[in-house]
Amino acid sequence: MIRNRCFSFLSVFKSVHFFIKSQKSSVQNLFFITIFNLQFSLFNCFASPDILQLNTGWQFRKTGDARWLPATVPGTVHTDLLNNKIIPDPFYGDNEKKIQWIDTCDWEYQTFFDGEQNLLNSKHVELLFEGLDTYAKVFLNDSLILTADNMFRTWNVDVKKFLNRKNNHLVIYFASAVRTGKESAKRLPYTLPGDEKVFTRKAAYQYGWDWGPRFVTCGIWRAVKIMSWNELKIQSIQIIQNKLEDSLAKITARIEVIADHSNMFNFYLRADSTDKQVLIKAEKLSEGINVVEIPMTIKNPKRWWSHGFGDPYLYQYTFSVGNEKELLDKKKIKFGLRTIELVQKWEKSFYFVLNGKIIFMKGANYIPPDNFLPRVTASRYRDIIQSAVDANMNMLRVWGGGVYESDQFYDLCDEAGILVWQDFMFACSMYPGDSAFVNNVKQEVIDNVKRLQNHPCIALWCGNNEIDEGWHNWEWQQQFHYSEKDSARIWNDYLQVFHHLIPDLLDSLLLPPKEGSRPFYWPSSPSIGWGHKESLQEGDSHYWGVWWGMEPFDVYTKKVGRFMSEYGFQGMPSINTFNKFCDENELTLNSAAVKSHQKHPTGYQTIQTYLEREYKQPKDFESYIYVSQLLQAEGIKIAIEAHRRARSRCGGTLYWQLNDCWPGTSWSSTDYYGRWKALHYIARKAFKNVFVSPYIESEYIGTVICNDSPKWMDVRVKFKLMDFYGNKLWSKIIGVGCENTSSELSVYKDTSSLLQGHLRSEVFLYVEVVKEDDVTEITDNFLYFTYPKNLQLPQPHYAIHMNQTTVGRQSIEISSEVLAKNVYLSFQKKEIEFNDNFFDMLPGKKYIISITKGKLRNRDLKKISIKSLIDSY
Ligand code: BMA
Repeated sequence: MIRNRCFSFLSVFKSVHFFIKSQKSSVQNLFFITIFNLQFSLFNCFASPDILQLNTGWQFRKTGDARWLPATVPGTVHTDLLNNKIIPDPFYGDNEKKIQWIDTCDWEYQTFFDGEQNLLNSKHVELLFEGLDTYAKVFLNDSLILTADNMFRTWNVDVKKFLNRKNNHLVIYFASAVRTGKESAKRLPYTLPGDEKVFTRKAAYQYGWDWGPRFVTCGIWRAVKIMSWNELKIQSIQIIQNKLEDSLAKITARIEVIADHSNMFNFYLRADSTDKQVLIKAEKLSEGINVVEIPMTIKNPKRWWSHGFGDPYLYQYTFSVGNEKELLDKKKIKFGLRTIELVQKWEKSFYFVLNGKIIFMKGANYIPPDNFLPRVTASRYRDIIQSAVDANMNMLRVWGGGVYESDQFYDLCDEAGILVWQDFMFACSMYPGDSAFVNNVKQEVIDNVKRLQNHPCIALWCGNNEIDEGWHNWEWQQQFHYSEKDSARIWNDYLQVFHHLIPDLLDSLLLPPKEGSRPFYWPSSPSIGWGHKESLQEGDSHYWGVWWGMEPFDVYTKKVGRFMSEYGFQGMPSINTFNKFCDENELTLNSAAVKSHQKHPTGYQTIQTYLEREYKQPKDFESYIYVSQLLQAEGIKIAIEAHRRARSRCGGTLYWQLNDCWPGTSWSSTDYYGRWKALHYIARKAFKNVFVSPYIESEYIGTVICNDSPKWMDVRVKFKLMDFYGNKLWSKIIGVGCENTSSELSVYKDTSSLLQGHLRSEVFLYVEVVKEDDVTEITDNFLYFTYPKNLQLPQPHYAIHMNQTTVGRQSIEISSEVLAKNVYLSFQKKEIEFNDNFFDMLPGKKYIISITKGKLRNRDLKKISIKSLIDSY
């Protein structure tokens, strides 16, 4: 904790006053910063606000119980009950059912703390709640200091007058959100789709989703802090980008400060790692909230680029404010300079332009990584973002049924160059429109936009998930028997929030977008439901004809919209993940545990129907998992490739979904424990900057090459028709050059003239992209002429060695004399991960696979299990 210290007031005084006099216009201000660049590192006295984390000594109990039990803050009531061994692991077996009673009860949390001298002597003492889930009444020493009703807001209360020297008693009562929501629902003359949850500003997925269990939890889910200050505190800093050119950036730092009394204050800046603290402004502030704007210029600015295109450069500035004696507060911020535009001008296009370059978006939809978010560690967030980076993604969509993520999440995206499509937290339901609800939403938007405004990763603000689509296509009007009047009111309430309140707030907080200065606002994702042809002609598109509509995967090649923001197919998690929540005797599709970890009503049936179309019936449970993953991966590969081939009219592809909130069967490509399913490996390859896609359309074979990087590439594309034993039946090589585009290659052939009588079940087309030197491999792809179930696959025998040549990383070398389809390497006893998996192996080619997690000894080689498709039936 930083304490007030005595100060020594040095000779800066004169300079400061000189500066104050010269504060006439922003032009002078700029001049001052760039020319004089005066250095002030002279204060050795810093009276920053004291901030104390209130995270110890917490206890909790069910309202009505006598006994208090230890609690963790930040935390949730479910994890506290679990830690006290009152409930079993909510994720194990079908325990979910057994603990539904929790959300019908009210819960209480308490702690005691001493008012340290420094605290008591301060003029202002505030309690800051960064997240209360959700209906909370907060008492300090028996006085009600706060009534909270929104999980997404932060709450700041002045508590000076309630503080004691010793033993302050802080109690928080949480009322059941389910009961409170139901009571609100009763007050409406009609029923809103989404049940009681729509009345409560709380993460919607807690009420259960088609990939997640129902745990409507409560608790102090983000930090509680106590903060004291005397003269002034910095509330927030916004960096407004006025102009960004190669030689110069013009920005304005908009600093919101709260002053205890009217006085002259000095504003200082320390940029990046320099130890130069520069006086940048002096201003008379009045008592209360003040906004101080400081225009600045940055010469030869470095831009923030997305992953795969350039460096995500970040600036780090520390702003401080002081009076003539001492520094009073400081705040460090990171920001990036970039222009971001959503272009919809040209024939209803929908694509992003970053710093003047069209960037094709490759990525996935992101959901909360746990049902109990406070237990998500920093390293878990790091792993998730790293998995996006490793899979060559450049965008994630933070989906509207979860939460506005932690600062850490957005910091990691900034650092990794992962753009974020940010939904506001509304999904698949209609919401009330009374003034209390709308005001609550208004404050939620302000809190979160202010918190996230400086993150260069945010590319788009989106009002909600699938509400416009739901209202127009899901027959709610009939289902809930709305009168015309009710319908009009519900829709007007929708328009009020998503077409007026939120965009107006964004314009007032971030200013209207100008030359890509800030992210665009898009009211609802998707703009048009997938049943309408227009959904493929304009806006963004969620294509669910595959999976929900039971259409075959091939349909993906025909249903390419302007921006594919959702499409997906389920895959089961690995056996290691099943073992975490299932007894061994329950490892069957019919066991209660396995069934309860599938939240889609017809999930396993849908998988089985698709599986029968394309694969032979797997011989056992583990093989079923493996084939379900291949089915998912190969299906989504068809979609990604079709979207990338259509790059000239499609702006991006985000599959549903990147991650999981619990261990179960879902559309995710990485499971709850971060284990990669086949889809994640396949997506990594399909998202590579340089990528080649051979495809069959009406019995014609075409090939498209894509280069998403900013560099021109001269490459050679080698085609080989082969049988499964490695015999070359036809070949061709062509040279091509491209940069940040996709292009159709001139190798068009009809299937029968290519096959020349060879059976579709016995051959494949192998396409490889190599550098001009003819040897350096860039990427490759396999094209088969029939479903996997029809392939006459030979049984591979593998040669496997530890590879001694790779420095720093263990790797293995593996080969087979015949084609091995979807080779799956696993290791039962240890957690070993490989950098590639589920890949097809060419006959006779040596594959080097590195070990990315865990360590192998030579004798472990024998314990690596190697399976391929033929072993699954
Ligand atoms: C999408 C999402 C989710 C849902 C998923 C799978 O449309 O927006 O609501 O979980 O489909 O059904």
